[in-house]
Amino acid sequence: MKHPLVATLLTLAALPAVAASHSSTTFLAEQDLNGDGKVSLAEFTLGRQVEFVRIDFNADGQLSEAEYLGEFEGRLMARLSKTADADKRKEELQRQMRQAKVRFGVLDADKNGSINLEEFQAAGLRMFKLHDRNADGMVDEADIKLAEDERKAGKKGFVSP
Ligand SMILES: [Ca+2]
Ligand SMILES: [Ca+2]
Ligand SMILES: [Ca+2]
Repeated sequence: MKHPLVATLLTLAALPAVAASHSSTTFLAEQDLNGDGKVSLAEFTLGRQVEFVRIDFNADGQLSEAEYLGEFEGRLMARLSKTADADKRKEELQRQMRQAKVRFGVLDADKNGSINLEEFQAAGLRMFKLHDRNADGMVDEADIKLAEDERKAGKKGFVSP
């Protein structure tokens, strides 16, 4: 956990609004493409590639900040539409967009102003490794159980069950 990027991601994960996406249960539900209850690294990498292509609106093989933030904002607004209070909605939108901007900076490892597939996959691999607690190349119930055991033991980790 001494890697600076991991440290930054840890800081981001500590913020409550993004905690959900760092739950192994959510990870499993979202990334299990073939529905066998497990996410292999190959499956996850493929899913990330599909996501990359989807976000790369002008198909130039790079995610610009506008593409990255635009895609996130679209999803965020759909989610926030359930919030009735307009002020709260606006506040949450601004807060989460600020975080998304920080995430963009973290993903853009070589700081050239855009994210290429390699950078996108490198960040994905770091995330996969965090969820794959027993390091067997598969995220499944066993990893969620390990995360639950740690939580019961009072440990506060990056990944919640
Ligand atoms: Ca692009
Ligand atoms: Ca870059
Ligand atoms: Ca595992």
